[in-house]
Amino acid sequence: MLQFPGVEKINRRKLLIGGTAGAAIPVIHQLIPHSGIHSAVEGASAAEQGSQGAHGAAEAVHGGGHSGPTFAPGTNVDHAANGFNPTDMLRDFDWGKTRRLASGRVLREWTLVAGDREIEVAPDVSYPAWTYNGRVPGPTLRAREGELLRIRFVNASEHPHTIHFHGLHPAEMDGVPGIGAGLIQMGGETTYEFTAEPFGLHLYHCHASPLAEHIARGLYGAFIVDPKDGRPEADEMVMVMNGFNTNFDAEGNQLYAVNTVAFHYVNEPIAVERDAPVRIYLVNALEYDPINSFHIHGNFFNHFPTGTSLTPTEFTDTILQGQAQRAILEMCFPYTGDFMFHAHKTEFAELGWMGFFRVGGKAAMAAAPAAFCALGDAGRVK
Ligand SMILES: [Cu+2]
Repeated sequence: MLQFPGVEKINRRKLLIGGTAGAAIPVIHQLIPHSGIHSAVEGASAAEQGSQGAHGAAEAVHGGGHSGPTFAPGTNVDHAANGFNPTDMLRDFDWGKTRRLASGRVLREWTLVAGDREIEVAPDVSYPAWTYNGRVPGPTLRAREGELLRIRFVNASEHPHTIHFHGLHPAEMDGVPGIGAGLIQMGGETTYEFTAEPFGLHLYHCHASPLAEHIARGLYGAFIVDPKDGRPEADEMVMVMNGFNTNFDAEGNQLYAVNTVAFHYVNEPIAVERDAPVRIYLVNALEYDPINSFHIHGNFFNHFPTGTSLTPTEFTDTILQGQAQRAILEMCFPYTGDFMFHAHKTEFAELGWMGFFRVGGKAAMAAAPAAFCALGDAGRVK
């Protein structure tokens, strides 16, 4: 508990919500074990000189005049040391290895290894993560509806873990303590096997106790089951919204991100093409905060909650997600330029959950957008 003169109980949320942004600075300094976060977006701005978007980000982080968490100019995390780069993670789908069984059915197999690993979640801010296959989030597992899936799980971590998949499966494949293989101890392993169903966007995560910590440490990933006939072609990407309680206090997270690294997509905007269909697989893996959100600037998207229907429920620019909620978002960008996306739980945006799409392509529209890109769902391929 942080104590300030005249302040009985104080935490990050109260400070940020209470409009005392100036006072938030010393708190952030104390909560985050290193000072590298100070000028992150100033760094992005310096690196992206001439980009209106990056300057806009800097202003947003500064909250319109007062100071906020930023990073030193030019700094970024060491992606090589982390062993993963959120830019590459976006479009990295792990289809595993397949073979056809005598029955004609496809068997799809993966090996996931749990481990302990220090990762840099913002410049100079390291976090003792627990990982699947060395990364946070774990690999995006992707399969087709009806296939037989087999996931070999090896625990090379110093703590007992499991893998619990969302989806339909027998009780003994549920990856919870006390049922089936139960907890997998250090050096142990098991194999989970079930049918890929229903189609949609799901997730997997460790289910050992204390559950919130085992998830928050990094043991989660996206799990995509494609419909039998697939989805219309698009530039596809995975965004796992997460956060880090870097000092393990009772007050929750100090940093927020998409795919782990705070402000990563401010430093490295996501390149997409004008009028080209974009499909985002969005998963909320955030612990300790009950609500997360996604908002896009200068655009709207079709919202497919859980991805279990091919008909969108809404055409919007902002959605909310509770823990483990996920959705498929489909959109096209009608204009070139830099467009911000961020949590509209805006305190998260200023603590790392913010990025840009850099929309390239011809400035003048060459042709009418394809049906997929038509605004609203009227023209969507069904
Ligand atoms: Cu665990």
